[in-house]
Amino acid sequence: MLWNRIESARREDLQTLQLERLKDTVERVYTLTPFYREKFDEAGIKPCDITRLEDLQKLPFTRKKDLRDHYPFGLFTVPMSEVVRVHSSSGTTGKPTVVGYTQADMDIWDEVMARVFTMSGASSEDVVHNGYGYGLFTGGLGFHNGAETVGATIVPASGGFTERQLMLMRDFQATVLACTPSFALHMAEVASKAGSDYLKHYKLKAGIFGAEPTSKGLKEEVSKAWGIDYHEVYGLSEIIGPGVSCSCKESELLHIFEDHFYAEIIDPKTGEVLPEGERGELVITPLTKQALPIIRYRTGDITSITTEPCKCGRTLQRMESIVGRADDMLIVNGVNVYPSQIEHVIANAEGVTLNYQIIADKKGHLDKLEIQIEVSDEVMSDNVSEVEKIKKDIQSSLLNNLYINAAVKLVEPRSIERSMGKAVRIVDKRT
Ligand code: DLL
Repeated sequence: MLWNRIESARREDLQTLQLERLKDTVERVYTLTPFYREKFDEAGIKPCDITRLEDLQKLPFTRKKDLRDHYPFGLFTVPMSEVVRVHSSSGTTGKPTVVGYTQADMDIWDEVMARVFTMSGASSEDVVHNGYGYGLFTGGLGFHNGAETVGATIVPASGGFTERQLMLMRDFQATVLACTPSFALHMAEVASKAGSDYLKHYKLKAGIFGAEPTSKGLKEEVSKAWGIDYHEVYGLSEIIGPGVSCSCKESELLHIFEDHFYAEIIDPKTGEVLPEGERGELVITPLTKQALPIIRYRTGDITSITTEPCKCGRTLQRMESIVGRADDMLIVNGVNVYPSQIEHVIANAEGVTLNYQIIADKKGHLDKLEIQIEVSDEVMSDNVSEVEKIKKDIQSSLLNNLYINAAVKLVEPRSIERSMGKAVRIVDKRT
């Protein structure tokens, strides 16, 4: 089922629409934002030079730092009287990034989130349990409005209070769960304390998960623990919030809502646009944003894109699940490694759970990596030979598959602190 017929439009028609919208956006930022006018002038580009979609490559990138430098509202192109909502990033490293929405922007956000719900098989018949945090984070309210747009019953649970969330999910007979994958797994862990047949109390059929990089293994675990279809949603506040792309029933790749977001993949080092299928940094230009139009936003997220047709009938291009963040990539004694690759190794190991933390430190001039992983309940921590075997297996798998020499420390079940939102997987003590 499609929410909007545009999702299955002919690619030529989609590109014609994209070009028209791109021209408007470029004209808009050039006329209304001194920041972009200066950047374009420096690059010797005028809005009339954009005559084909590829011409976008002539335009400069926008980075998170540019938004921070114009904190809070410096890049908005409408008066505050037209801004009906603001959100922001958590700002753990310096000033937060603030984003704003006009009513037209809100309508687009509702529209793309309605597509996400429809793609995940949700409709007015469903009860959606929304465990994404409400507040400045875009997760809670983004999902909230999307669920209302399709007419579903929304339960605005927000994050935290696991036991109470489980009670509401049972009592209200929720059919769709929306939250971060790590929180979904944590909830399943708590729910399973009621006995191995805990699923009989729940009516969930699908989950819509995102906001953090997730390995295939963790997705499978969440899907199995709740007995549901796993749908992945991707997005970021600078572009709109959740709702940039979502996976359908046919594959794990995520359809990008290209009529609103133009995507490019670049080499993060050179900035050069890479051919279809190659992995690199995702760069997005929103094509219809009013309050905060952005040109070529460097997301920092590593993925690849394909235009191969999908069995679901949507013609929208698809991106693979985010492999990691360009700035999340750990360089351990010269070897590049993404946390999701480590997670993949853990997911395939025996005797451990997917609750882990990666700790990077220095010993003299050398990098030292320790991976703390919770053993599963069945493993007896006093069975030294069993614990040693599990450790050895994981260590050699890390070495053989990822070429990293890491110390593995197995810890007791439930000893690593749980996050109610995005999981903290890396502690880098080197900086
Ligand atoms: O995380 C928006 C969102 C909310 C997406 C709920 C999905 C569900 P920010 O807080 O601005 O917005 O963080 C954006 O989160 O650049 C990615 O690094 C990461 N991220 C978002 N979705 C995914 C995903 C929201 N499906 C940053 N897989 C992005 C991996 C994701 N990482």
